[in-house]
Amino acid sequence: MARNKIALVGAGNIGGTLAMLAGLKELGDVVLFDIAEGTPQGKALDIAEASPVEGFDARMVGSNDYAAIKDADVVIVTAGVARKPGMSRDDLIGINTKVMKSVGEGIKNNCPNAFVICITNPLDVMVGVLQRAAGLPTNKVVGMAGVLDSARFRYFLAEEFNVSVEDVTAFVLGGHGDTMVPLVRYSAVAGIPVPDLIEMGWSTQDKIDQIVQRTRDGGAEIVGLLKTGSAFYAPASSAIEMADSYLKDKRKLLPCAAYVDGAYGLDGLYVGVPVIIGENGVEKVVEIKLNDDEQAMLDHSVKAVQDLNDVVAKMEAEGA
Ligand code: A3D
Repeated sequence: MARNKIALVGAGNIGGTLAMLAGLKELGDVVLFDIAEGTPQGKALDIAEASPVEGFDARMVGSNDYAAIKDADVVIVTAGVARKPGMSRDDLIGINTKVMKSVGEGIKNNCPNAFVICITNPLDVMVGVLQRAAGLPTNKVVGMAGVLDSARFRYFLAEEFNVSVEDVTAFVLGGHGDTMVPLVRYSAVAGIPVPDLIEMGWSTQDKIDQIVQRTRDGGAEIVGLLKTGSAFYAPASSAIEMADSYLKDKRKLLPCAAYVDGAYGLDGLYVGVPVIIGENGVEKVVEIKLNDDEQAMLDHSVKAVQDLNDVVAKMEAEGA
């Protein structure tokens, strides 16, 4: 049986980490693509040389030619620029919109049956640009942000409660930005909801509020520390979880930037919602019940995404 083929478009910090993780987990053969000459080839060879030590069998290929991603089963896109201190994700919109259009074209011409995961920021807007440029159905193009934001939330909660990270489940919805919506009510330790844990004296509302804010600022916290780029280990792990759910038809329920048309009262846009990922890509958008406060926060977040979509539409109308 042929191995799966995983194409990584963008061989920078996240792309390289994705390749290493895909190898370690034996998800399939890996192709790294980048416009920077030598970078994808160098990273592919370096990781291939780790394979005898780590004990994984996976072909690692680097290329500057889109033909190399031909017939890929999964494409994970990180091409573009990342933010530096002082920049918001939204500052990247002009350059990364152009990059998404060229990447979409490459996917359309070489692997139109792939499941595509976008990571490039500003995420919710870029995944829409990529889907339109690739011409793939919306269930086959999805953005990674919610798994990462939820992982940060879970990590901070596990630290606060002094329990295993494995016991903590949490949800972050909405756009991947300052308006994201960490849902305390749907977050739990081994099934015990966080509000109950507060009542049980395990934490205070004040501390949980601080954790919610730290989650919202999670990307900026890393950018501030690294100074030369943004987070890459946890973003790569998060996208690999999504790819794994697709390739193995695991039907995991994961918060992702998916195309929502109808659910949550939304009218056809990409934004972070819980979805089931299985062999058909996004198999279902899960509409959870929100209280008035949560709905107001989601509406605010959707508005921020819509505003950026309008910026892209204006750029496109002006022929940019
Ligand atoms: P970086 O290490 O700079 O890698 C980006 C790579 O893209 C570089 O190797 C570039 O050469 C390459 N590239 C640029 N233009 C093109 C093109 N037209 N075609 C192919 N490759 C190209 O960045 P990174 O890996 O740290 O981050 C990649 C993206 O992910 C950025 O836009 C980040 O903002 C974004 N990001 C998103 C999240 C989310 O949670 C959504 C988290 C962290 C980073």
